[in-house]
Amino acid sequence: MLGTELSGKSLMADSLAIEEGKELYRQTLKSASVLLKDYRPPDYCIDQTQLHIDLKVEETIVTSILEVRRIANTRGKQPNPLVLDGVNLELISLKIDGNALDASQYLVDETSLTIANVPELFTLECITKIKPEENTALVGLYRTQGLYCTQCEPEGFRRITYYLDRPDILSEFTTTIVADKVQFPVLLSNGNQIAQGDVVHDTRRHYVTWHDPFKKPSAIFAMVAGDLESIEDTFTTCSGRKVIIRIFADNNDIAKCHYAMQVTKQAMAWDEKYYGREYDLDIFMIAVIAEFNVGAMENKGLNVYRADRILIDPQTTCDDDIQSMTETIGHEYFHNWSGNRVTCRDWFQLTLKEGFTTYRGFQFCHDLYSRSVKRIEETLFIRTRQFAEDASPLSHPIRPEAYQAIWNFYTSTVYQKGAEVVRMLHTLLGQQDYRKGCDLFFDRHDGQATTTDDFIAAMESASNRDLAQFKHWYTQSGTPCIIVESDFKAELRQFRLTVKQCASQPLHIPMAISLFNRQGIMPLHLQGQDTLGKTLLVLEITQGEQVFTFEQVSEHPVPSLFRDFSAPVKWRYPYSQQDLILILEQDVNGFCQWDAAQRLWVKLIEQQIATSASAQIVQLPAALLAFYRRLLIRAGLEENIDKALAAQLLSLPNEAYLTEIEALPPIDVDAIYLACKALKQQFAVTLKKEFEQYYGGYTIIEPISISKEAMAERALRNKVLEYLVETKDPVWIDRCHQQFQSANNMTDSIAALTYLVNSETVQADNLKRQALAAFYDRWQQQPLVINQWLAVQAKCPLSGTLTTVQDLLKSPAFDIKNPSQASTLIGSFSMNNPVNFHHPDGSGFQFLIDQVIKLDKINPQIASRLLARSPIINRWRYDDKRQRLMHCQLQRLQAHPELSKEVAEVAEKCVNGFQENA
Ligand code: HT7
Ligand code: ZN
Repeated sequence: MLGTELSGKSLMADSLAIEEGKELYRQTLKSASVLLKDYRPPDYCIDQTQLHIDLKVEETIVTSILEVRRIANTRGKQPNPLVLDGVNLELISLKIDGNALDASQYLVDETSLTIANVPELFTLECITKIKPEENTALVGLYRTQGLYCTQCEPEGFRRITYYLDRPDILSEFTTTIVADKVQFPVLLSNGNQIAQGDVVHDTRRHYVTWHDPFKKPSAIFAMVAGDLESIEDTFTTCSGRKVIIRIFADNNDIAKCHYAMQVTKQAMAWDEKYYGREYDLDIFMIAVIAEFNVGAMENKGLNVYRADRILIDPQTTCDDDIQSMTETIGHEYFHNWSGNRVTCRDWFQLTLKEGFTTYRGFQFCHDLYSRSVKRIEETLFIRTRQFAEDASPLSHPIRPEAYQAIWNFYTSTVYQKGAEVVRMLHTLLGQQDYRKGCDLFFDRHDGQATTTDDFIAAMESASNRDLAQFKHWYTQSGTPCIIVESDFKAELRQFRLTVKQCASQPLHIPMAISLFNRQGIMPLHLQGQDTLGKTLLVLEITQGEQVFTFEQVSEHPVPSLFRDFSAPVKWRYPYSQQDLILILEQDVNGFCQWDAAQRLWVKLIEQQIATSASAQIVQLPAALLAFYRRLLIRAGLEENIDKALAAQLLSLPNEAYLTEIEALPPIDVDAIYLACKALKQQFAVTLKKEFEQYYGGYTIIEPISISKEAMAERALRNKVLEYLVETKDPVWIDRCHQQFQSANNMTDSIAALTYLVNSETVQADNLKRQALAAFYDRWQQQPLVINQWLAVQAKCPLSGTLTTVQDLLKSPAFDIKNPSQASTLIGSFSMNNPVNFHHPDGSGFQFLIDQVIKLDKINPQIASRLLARSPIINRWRYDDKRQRLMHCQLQRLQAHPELSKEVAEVAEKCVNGFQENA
């Protein structure tokens, strides 16, 4: 059942969900092994780190020379032993100040090396042997496709050598890499290159030495070795220093790195202009690797990217991906200050760098693309992925207090909700004080490992505001729910808004608001405040219940609330259809128009579900259709209209959105799917003429432009084509196939392929087979393109998709060891195919758990991520039968011997979190 209206039932369900979330989180705290409250400063620090990494096929020998200093005040007591982290290392030798230690002087176990008696200041030399070839988890140093590469954040460095592998140990690194010259002509690490040459007595081998003058934690150490091509450019910083930018990639990929080069330069200039941050080393490098667990990693001076997050060519890359890659490129670069120069004290503080940097990445993209559309996309992500996480047993505050496996906390809560929290600070403080606060934070903490409290303290100092209540955002989990009610007193010309927040501890929430009537946006006269001439206000919600009174209001206005998604909350207001249409027609803010349209569509879908038993179709309101007619006509005629926004306005909410925003359990996945489909078809048929007029014929434009206007045009035309195919008119199925055949860019090609694959018409059956085969034939040599082909098939809502996915798993196009392929094929099915994933026979759930078990042996991080992002974490939302089926599968997973701690943590929380309901 869906509940759009303000109903006592939905309110109660929301607050129960929050309370339940908190209870689950409290349980998590009990069983977790690492707790924030146990944080202790280190006893020792490492001032200098010298690494010598000798890469040989049979074995890799790592020699580390560490300048260690005791910092703990022992107060006359015996100092604590030195305990270094180390996993999967073979210790060869250990020396203190040149003297070898014998086995009685230290203790080695599976995760550490303990030396009981160490001086106050000493040099520790440690030689270890590692096996990068056997490392399929892709954590630490590993071998992949002829290259060596590292991933150290958060705890990978301990797989390279024994170390104080914690983020508050900042050290100056000098790294020498030695390898075969022919196989590994390129040897990269952090910082500036200070030496290179041939190995004495072995001229087949060479070495390069890198020195990073900036102290850093081991997490952002990196090295890459291989036969890579490069492109180079320069950037002159605001102080006039010339920085070399070099991007390294495989010979086949290097031509697709030029766009990333351009974006990097834009990001450098942007950070100087908006945050006053200048790049600090002589060189900034990027290495592109096919097999990498995360999209990208911000290692100091040497960012590493997984190929699918950086290689850009409009012939092979879709526009959406180009835009999100641009954001990633900005994000990784911005970490140079927010994350690297100022880093985290411990991993509980992850949002300090990730939330802040994600927000900086958003801002960068707002300046490059359609602002409204970027905000819509950010909101969609929070309303689907983050709300789902926060409603599940995996819910945690943006600054968690406990974890078993830290990898599991690189979440949409820490990143995207964390970014929204920084955005709220920006809104509350205003541009000037926000910037002052950022400057102060960077200046105060440059070269330090710090905390979210330090970040807030800088904002408080800069703005002279007390942010104590705002800090609850860092410690409370769950999505706050805000209920807004209104009453209008015509005789007093007063409009009152009563705002209630359901939270045990009220949060400090900015609510951006405007009022509308049929003439347009209204001037605001807020009682008790001088708001003269304003049409937009940010109201500060700080209490459980608060009333705001607007004066001089001549007719009942329609409030536009939480404009631009001013806070990451769920909010309700009893809008009528007419109210929402009024906002849609009168507002000039594209985001708010979209938000109103989504609310209206949700209402219509809800009505459609309610009438589905009688086989009736809900009629779309004439005013809504008229709005869309005008929009399409304007889009065809006017130059300056935001077509990317038009495409968003034409998009109906998807199942995940409906589930998070409005649905009350039990969610009827099939009913939602059918209702959406029925309305979409009615919409398509009713506006067919306008859609046809807009689409016209498919024209090939050469060269392919990736300007924001060209991308917007493609987005709108493809949205229109989607509706035309939805009419089931054979002419349009054919023309969709024609677009597929003639497209000169991947956006148009994938759009047409998707519509064919998803069409249930008999005519499409044949065409889709041909198209899928033709696509594979053409692109089989390009794994990143084949990834998109896998995703299209895995997302298809028609029956039989699971069998297709199972066949694809066995096909030569798929390699489960490749993190991006595994996530694409399995994740597209479990996350983006609700009807098939939730098939009542449980086959979708069984499939996911089978894959998680299989993957866990190869790459636990990818396995746990697939599980944690699937709807199985929220099984209580579905009917009893599905709940039981999911529970059974989770129990099967939990009972599996030798689960990684990553998967075990997620499985345990999901199984235990619902014990009472199961
Ligand atoms: N800090 C990087 C991401 C990363 C990561 C993510 C999940 C799990 C483990 C991880 N190690 C590194 C990239 C970034 O956020 O910019
Ligand atoms: Zn990041």
